Amino acid sequence: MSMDTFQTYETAWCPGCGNFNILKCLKISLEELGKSPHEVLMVGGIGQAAKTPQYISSNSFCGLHGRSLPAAAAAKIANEKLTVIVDTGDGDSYGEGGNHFIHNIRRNVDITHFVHDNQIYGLTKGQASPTTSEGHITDVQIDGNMNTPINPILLAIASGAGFVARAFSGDTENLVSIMKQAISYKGYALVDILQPCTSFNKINTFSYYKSRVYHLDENYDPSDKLSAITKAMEFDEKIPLGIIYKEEKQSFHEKNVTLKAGVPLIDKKYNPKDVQKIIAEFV
Ligand SMILES: Cc1ncc(C[n+]2csc(CCOP(=O)(O)OP(=O)(O)O)c2C)c(N)n1
Ligand SMILES: [Mg+2]
Repeated sequence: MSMDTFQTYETAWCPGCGNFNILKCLKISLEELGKSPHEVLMVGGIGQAAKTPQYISSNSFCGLHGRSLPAAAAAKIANEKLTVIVDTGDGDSYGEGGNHFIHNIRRNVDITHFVHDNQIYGLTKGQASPTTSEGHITDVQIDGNMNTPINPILLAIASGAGFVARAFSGDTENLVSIMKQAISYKGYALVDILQPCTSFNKINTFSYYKSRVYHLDENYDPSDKLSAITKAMEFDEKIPLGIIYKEEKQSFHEKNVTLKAGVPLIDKKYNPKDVQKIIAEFV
């Protein structure tokens, strides 16, 4: 398969934005996994990160703000042959989409969730997002952000996610490796990708992340939940990158009586007249 199976397009991102390398790593990952554009559905919500699906030549769906996960889950439930990837921001995933975040973890549909975590609402010019640090001054939070940030890694593990990873947009090799493992994982997989926003986050810059991130030790055991919880809480002077927690779990398709028979919903035969008869009972 050629390195140009997936085309990428001119973007509306600012120079120096971490999104560029995340897009590049996504393209490399899909190509190295041998995927073809028609087999992949990219889903975003609203935001700068959420534009990523529009910049790569696969199927794509742009949902409402915070609503990318339910759209992605529905697409996968209807057509399990698709590789479904949600590629969107921290605000979209954990703020407006916070409720969907928790409940999609519980559902465990086989989708991959890449969160471009720049710890800010970038598209709307720099308001505090759910991952913005306490005290961070913005044009809106003029006395500093008063809210305690959520820890998405810890929240995902606590909610029962089977694949939880943290990556950094400036670490290509590590990010590609994590992306490929997340896409290949059967079930809901979260990758929180730390990413500088050069225009609206002057605190969590490229060098801020670069000086803090380190790779998990090769002896680290991601199946040990208590160690994973401890690692998830490391988010200050040192920030671990890698697969923080991994567990094999039954996916939605493996549990659902209709879907586990292996016939995708889109291939099922149905007679519209039978449906009309049922609807008529309610008229
Ligand atoms: C329901 C709703 N609320 C708010 C907005 C305004 N809005 C659009 S994008 C955005 C922030 C996106 O932030 P994030 O998901 O972190 O993406 P980024 O731009 O930082 O990549 C907001 C608040 C909206 N479009 N719809
Ligand atoms: Mg953001």
